[in-house]
Amino acid sequence: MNTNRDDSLGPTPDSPGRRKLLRYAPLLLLAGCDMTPEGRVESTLRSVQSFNDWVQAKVFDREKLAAEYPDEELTPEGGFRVNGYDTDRPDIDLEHWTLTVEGLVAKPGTYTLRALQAYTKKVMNTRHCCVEGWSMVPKWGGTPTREFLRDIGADPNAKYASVECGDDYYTSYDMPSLLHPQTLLCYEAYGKPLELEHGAPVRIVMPVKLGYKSAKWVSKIVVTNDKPGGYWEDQGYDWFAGL
Ligand SMILES: Nc1nc2c(c(=O)[nH]1)N[C@H]1C(S)=C(S)[C@@H](COP(=O)(O)O)O[C@H]1N2
Ligand SMILES: [Mo]
Repeated sequence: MNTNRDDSLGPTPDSPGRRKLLRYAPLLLLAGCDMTPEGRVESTLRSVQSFNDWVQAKVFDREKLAAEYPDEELTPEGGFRVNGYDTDRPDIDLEHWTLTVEGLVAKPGTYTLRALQAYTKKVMNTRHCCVEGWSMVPKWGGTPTREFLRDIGADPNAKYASVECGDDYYTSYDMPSLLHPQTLLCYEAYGKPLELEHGAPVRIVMPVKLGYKSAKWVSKIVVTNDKPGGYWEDQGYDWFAGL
């Protein structure tokens, strides 16, 4: 992969997943068609979208890593962009914050930041690609989500998990992506505790997906077999959102 791409570029245009998807391009393109009557457009779009999710889940390679960059290619801290649908500074009680875990897990409950930090920290320089067409390479640090989920006995056969956030944002994931080795419960950036604007105290970082899947201010994770939605996904944005 070319690691010298311009920061204004979005997802890598030639990733193998994307190439495989091209086979299905005529169907996926339906999503861009202007068809009538409206009811049919809606239901057609919905079925094209779930077909699209199904294809992306099929081609997703659980062990294939997103590019990690040398420190020289990090986005300077001053360029660590903030983006959110509503507020950049939600009212989070950092002192008493806990992560609630519910659903298909052996040990549901609330977990403190200290409990999440008990795992071996993974630090990685990976690209965050916003669907709006910009990207950046911050230095992230946190607990691999899969270590935590394994430890609390999340059902390894569960299909999905949803997350809720301190700003009322929500999103959801296919389990294989959440268990991907580079998916983090991130509590650090550039070697320091995550700033409030970037999701303090804990956010998801998921370099294998578009930026709107990297949920900030995570407050709850629910493991489930019923496909959940998301703030952007419910408005028609790609649910799988793989890169
Ligand atoms: N809770 C929450 N998480 C969120 C969002 C949001 O609005 N609320 N926006 C998403 C989008 S679209 C992007 S690009 C990234 C931005 O993360 P950053 O502010 O650290 O750059 O957060 C994602 N996670
Ligand atoms: Mo984004």
